Amino acid sequence: MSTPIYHVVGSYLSPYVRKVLVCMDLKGLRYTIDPIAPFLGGDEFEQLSPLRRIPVLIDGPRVINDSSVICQYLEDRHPTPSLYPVDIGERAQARWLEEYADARLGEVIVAKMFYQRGPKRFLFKEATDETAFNHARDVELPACLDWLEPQMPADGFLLGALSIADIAIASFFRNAAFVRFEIDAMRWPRSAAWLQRMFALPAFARLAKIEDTIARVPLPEQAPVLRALGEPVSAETLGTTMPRKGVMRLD
Ligand SMILES: N[C@@H](CCC(=O)N[C@@H](CS)C(=O)NCC(=O)O)C(=O)O
Repeated sequence: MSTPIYHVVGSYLSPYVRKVLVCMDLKGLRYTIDPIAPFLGGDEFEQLSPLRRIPVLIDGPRVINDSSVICQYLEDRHPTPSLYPVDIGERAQARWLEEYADARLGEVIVAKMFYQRGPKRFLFKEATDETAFNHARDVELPACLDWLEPQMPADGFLLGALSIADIAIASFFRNAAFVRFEIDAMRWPRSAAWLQRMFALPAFARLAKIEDTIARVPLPEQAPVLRALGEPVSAETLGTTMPRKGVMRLD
């Protein structure tokens, strides 16, 4: 049976998309990608993604929303290598850490930091909320790290083998790096060392080169740059040039 080719909708700069792409890489899955920012999705995008969010996975006639649902779907369809612990209790813990990343790190790193300094400023031409940004950087993200640090392993991964928990949390700290937040190794030594190990994995390192290249390229010019880098960018796009705010509003 030949490996199916999936289609992913969503920008390489999104931590939720990164989670999916890392899982696909680790499972050896092929895909094409329409690397749009959610805010530039047109009406057809909204039909596929009613919350106007990325990523969306398209598998033939099936449309799957939400990075956690997508990663679980890929795991169910391609169980080897498994990215979820075998033990039921550890599997629940992995899913909780994934949810913590998606919800809390998403709120702090994406909504209050990355969105404020990126799309809000450059796409919507609105001022960054510097108070929210500084509070997220100086108070909220340190509190997240205070919670994560005691759970971090001295070596290896969070729950023994590499799992969705590691992939999800590390995906968000890439976006923290985009807005120049580095984990202080004096204050959170295990977290800092774990993140270095995560970023050294080929699946993260390969994407990092692409992310670093497109991070400063205006959104409409990213597709040709990605194609030149050899990325499997689809000919068709759901993107437009007219920015629109999401359904679940970011401030
Ligand atoms: N729970 C969703 C969250 C996805 C999400 O919030 N993606 C961001 C991109 S980083 C987005 O599309 N934001 C647009 C918006 O919320 O309006 C998932 O895990 O896929």
